[in-house]
Amino acid sequence: MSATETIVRTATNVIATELTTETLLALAGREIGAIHVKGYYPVAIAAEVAQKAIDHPALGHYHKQYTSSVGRVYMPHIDTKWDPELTAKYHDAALPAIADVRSMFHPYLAPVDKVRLDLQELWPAGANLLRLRGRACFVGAFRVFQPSTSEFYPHNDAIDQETDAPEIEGVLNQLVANIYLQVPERGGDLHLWLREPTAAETEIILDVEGLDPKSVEEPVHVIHPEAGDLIIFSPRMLHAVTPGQGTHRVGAAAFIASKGPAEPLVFWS
Ligand SMILES: O=C(O)CCC(=O)C(=O)O
Ligand SMILES: [Fe+2]
Repeated sequence: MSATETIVRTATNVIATELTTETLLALAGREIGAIHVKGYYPVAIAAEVAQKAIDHPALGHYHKQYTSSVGRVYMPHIDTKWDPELTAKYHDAALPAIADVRSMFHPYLAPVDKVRLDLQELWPAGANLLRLRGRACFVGAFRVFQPSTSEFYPHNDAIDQETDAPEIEGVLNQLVANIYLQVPERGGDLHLWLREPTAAETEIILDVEGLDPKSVEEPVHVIHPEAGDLIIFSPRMLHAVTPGQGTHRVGAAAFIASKGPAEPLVFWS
């Protein structure tokens, strides 16, 4: 086993139920495993916009082997693939895409906008939209899981694997906020392992975007989100989404980077 394989950072298995300065600091510092706020967003608005996301003309797919059946509305940063043209395309589309997502919730506040404002107010140094090489990022992607066929295999997400822009220097932790708009009654569970992947697992994840679930131990947490819930966790640690039955599973997601309490959090998708 290499040295890196023995240093696998973990979090405690506590799940906080309120979004406060204290729970955010504890989550960013890996003192707790997640923040799960039930009823964060009104379900009636969520249901209406979930259908708009399913029918959206910009609904596309991830490009890796195991995630290709999961739809997403607007290009996420992971699809820039270190390619200057794709990176330019991503940034060109960022602000119009944010505006379109916001308009889908009109006249209500979009859930990712609500998270952005809450974290701006709660985090000691505030929170901003991420800019990379000075260019604004998109935030607020919808993830659309088809009934039965879509799932995320165990994986992690880390912005430093997607860009070497100077703005990400000093990032200590990455979080992800998911607000669930529609969830099937059965399945569509979020699995959390509360540990980072080993070096060998990371190699597989970078290659095919997920591990064979049979190759990993049982998760520490199996969470069945309800529509309207907010869950924030560190996607640098292994996590997965199981297939759902009957209806689409639709969430709005924002990645969040932390450089510690003295620096603003930053958002992107
Ligand atoms: O949809 C979810 O519950 C989590 C999806 C995921 O992999 C992420 O937010 O990084
Ligand atoms: Fe993820």
